[in-house]
Amino acid sequence: MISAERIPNNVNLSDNKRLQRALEHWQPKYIQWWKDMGPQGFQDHHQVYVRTATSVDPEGWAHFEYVTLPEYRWGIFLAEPEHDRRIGFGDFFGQPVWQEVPGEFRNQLRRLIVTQGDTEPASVEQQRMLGQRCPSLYDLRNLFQVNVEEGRHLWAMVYLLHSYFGRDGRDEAEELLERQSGNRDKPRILEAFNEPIDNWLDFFMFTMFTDRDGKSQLMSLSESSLDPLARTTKFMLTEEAHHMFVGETGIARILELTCQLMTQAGFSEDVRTVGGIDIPMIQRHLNQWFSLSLDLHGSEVSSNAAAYFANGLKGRAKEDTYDEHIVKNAYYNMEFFEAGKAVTKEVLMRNAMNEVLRDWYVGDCAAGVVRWNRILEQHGMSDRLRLPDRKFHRGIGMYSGLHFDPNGVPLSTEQWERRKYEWLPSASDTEYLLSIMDKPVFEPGKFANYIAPPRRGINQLPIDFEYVRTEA
Ligand code: BYC
Ligand code: FE
Ligand code: FE
Repeated sequence: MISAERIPNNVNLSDNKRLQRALEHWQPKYIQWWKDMGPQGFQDHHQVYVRTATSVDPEGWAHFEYVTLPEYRWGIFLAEPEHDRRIGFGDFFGQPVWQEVPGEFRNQLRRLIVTQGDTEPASVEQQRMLGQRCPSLYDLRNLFQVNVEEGRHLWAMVYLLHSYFGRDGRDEAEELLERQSGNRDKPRILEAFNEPIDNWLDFFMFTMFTDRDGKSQLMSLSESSLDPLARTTKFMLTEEAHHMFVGETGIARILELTCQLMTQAGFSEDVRTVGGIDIPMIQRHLNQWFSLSLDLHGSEVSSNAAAYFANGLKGRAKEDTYDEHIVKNAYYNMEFFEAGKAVTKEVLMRNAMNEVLRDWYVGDCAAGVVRWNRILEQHGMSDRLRLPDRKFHRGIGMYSGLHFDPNGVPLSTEQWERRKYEWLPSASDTEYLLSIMDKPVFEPGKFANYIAPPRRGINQLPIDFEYVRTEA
């Protein structure tokens, strides 16, 4: 079962007896988890046209084939080593990077790797029912591509746990398959990964905003002084780009169709009478997933983040674009909210590292929203999408427990309770979305009524290619 052919890799798996033994125990459990908790109803009789990473060079990416999902070849890849790589930030700046885990940082590193690893299977669990409501075969295939790659990201973290953390690592690897998204007793670690994703508007917003947190966190981990962690996460980033493509173009295609329907129907709300998705509904889902993903960056002031930075474990996105990498006597001007008023105070920069990464993330999201708004503009619509204020709907950090509207205006609990469904998806939104997604669209080249076809197909194939086919 454990062979280099079944498990494409560039970590010398065939010579690594210790890793082989660890994987021999883990891999069957993974497959069982995938069958139980992965895409429901598409495990045995469907052939999916997916891309499999077979090496880290660009050609290794061009490998497309039809497979049944449990037969996907989940591989283990590290980006190419960098000659004489040095620690790029923190107290050990300039020293050679580590090829092994230093004892004193073992717990911190394990915690980072487990937290990262936990999100990957969580997202597969969250998305497991979506296939039954797919808007087209093209979208169904993209969903499964994202799912198998999140599965591979789990493998990436399990590789690190098995290789560098001994017994504890093997235990953690098993627990990654035992926690479950949304489970009351054994939930996933981070909150956004326990929220349901039961319709495709949520899915596209999730891949736009929550996978983008994947991008910002992986960028900061790819700066790590632990070289195997840096190289693993660097390769994961290449896959992340496709996930965000799925989210961004998914929403763009919904906007495109909504604009077409609005031109025919008149007002935004009226597009519902013809089965479309109105812009305020799109905005509410944007608000939901953007705010949940802001939470994923942790507290504004965090001694964990300061320790990660000091020890070189987790840096800033694009650390080499900063002038100064030790950041000992620098300060961040942070907005606090005290007695109903905003007050700016200086915080030691190292303690503000979560906020520094969040700043990068907000900028990256804002650029995406500008691209979406071009579609509205091109259709002559006056409506625009926008990111809510960062204080809006926060569950982690200093704004959690307080209430703000999307403009950042403070609200009483009573005002919030009365108005929150103006800004967040309500049960009736979900009911409507499920009603227009009640039947999957399996006919090649056909698309559900609420979404436009993509500009082009996958791997230069036509849009009406049979991206998922049923075995006879
Ligand atoms: N939910 O100092 P604080 C991805 C806890 S996404 C629940 O604020 P820290 C993907 C925290 O654990 C990227 N709890 O936090 C996307 C701590 O607990 P304790 C995933 C939370 O440690 C789509 C306490 O609050 N990668 O790859 O500075 C599909 C206070 O801690 C949350 C990573 O996250 C939350 N949102 O920052 C598939 C990278 N936030 O100690 C995949 C690794 C905080 O009091 N993780 N808490 O029990 C990290 O770097 C950090 O753990 C975090 C949190 C940035 C997440
Ligand atoms: Fe991932
Ligand atoms: Fe992802």
